[in-house]
Amino acid sequence: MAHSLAPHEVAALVARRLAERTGEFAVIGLGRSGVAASRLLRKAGISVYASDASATDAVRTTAAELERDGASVDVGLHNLERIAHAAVVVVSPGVPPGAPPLVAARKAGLPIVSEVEVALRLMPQLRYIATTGTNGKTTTTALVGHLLRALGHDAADVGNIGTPVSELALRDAPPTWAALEMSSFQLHDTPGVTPDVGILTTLSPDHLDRYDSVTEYYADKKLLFANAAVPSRWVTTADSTDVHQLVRGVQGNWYHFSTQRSDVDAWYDRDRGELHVLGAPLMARRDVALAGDHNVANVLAAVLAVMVADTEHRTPHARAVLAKAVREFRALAHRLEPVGDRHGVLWLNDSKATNVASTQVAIDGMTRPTVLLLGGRHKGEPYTSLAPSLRQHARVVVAYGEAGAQIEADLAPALGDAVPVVLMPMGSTFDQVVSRARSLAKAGDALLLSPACSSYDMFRNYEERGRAFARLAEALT
Ligand code: UMA
Repeated sequence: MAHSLAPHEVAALVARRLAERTGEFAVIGLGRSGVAASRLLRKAGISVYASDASATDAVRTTAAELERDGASVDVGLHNLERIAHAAVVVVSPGVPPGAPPLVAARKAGLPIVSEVEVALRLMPQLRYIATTGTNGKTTTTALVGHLLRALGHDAADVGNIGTPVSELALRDAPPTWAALEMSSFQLHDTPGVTPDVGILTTLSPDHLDRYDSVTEYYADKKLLFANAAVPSRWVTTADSTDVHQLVRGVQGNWYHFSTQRSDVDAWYDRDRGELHVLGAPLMARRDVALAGDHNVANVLAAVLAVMVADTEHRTPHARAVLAKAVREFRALAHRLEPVGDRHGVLWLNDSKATNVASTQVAIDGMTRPTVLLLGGRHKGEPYTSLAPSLRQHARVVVAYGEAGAQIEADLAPALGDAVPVVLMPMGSTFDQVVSRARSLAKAGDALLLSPACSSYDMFRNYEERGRAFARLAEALT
């Protein structure tokens, strides 16, 4: 039975079934991952049964395209009987483990893997730096890709950051390197992950709407190290006890970064305002165009990982190229992104902050009195830990969406009169929420969308929420 196998045994079994092209691969979910995996499997000459529980126009259009590629597709249902007879099940990260097709697959003892696993097996030459962690992983991944390209490599940014790895494998000439962002959901089903360098940025509670406990969530993060061996190279923060505990005893060469200590491989000399990597100064802090210590940590992690990935990345010339590339790197959309500055109010879009820890980082980085938009779909974490930072930096909190009442219940007693919590009535539109926040902001304030919740009560994803906020910033200013 596949589920009782060790990760490397599941990876080997799937590799064999891919090579032999026997049996049908069942692809569950037809979002970006499922579509790319289906197309890749068809290109490799493998039989595909793809299905999606929803029947939107987008899914129907996709289904028709896949059928033209020779896949068998169901829309609006999963044929559990057929799935139970598959050779391998390929699951999209957004499909929860308790979903009926996965229950059926586990019952039948089938190997269940992500599209990342399929793509990595079909691109054995690909060199990749894989990044995971609760926060910082997207910016670090984007930095890693940017640095690899600056060094002259053909490199792509893939994984949770947006482009499925399978899309690389579909190219006529796949790149030689990838900066791969891995979510905990993807790690759960990628048993063969063996990066050139693996980065773990931070750990804090998240996704408690999907995991029964923080321990279970951290266990998935730990799967980045599932195939650790003596020559493996790992880059982790030295500033987190949770990270330290999670990786204790894992084999490989360890490299650490820190914004608090100097006895590590990459560190921030706060007094001199310098970033140091592998025994020498790299660049001045003022030359990094990203706000907040968390971004200094992301830069240190990315540079360190790229430098240890290959000896050619550690020459004096390479160091100069890397420093120049960091200078040119700009903040990603939806991550403390300035989207408006009118009448003295700075509008900041931090829609990507979908958990409490991420919002905490944003609040701590605020240098202006802040009107904070907090809300969306609750993910299971209490908001109480935000109170001390809010007392320091916030003028008012606007609580909205499905989580609004919970946010008010958690924060209003802790904040008292110092920082009022304004609860928007259920059913308020996002426009009404933002208008109210704007009416509360004064010249000199920041108007910050850093919701600590997922967006799914009002939007399809955090990007759509961020774009709506940016549009309102334009319209209302
Ligand atoms: N579905 C079923 N049956 C079910 C449940 C869902 O068929 O029982 C279907 C849905 O109808 C939907 C599809 O499965 O059509 C789900 O697709 P998906 O949610 O996995 O979305 P993809 O488009 O494949 O995007 C995924 C990642 N999404 C998630 O992890 C939720 C994207 O990360 C990623 O960029 C993309 O693969 C490419 O690798 C997004 C994300 O929100 C950005 N990630 C989370 C985060 O960063 O916090 C983890």
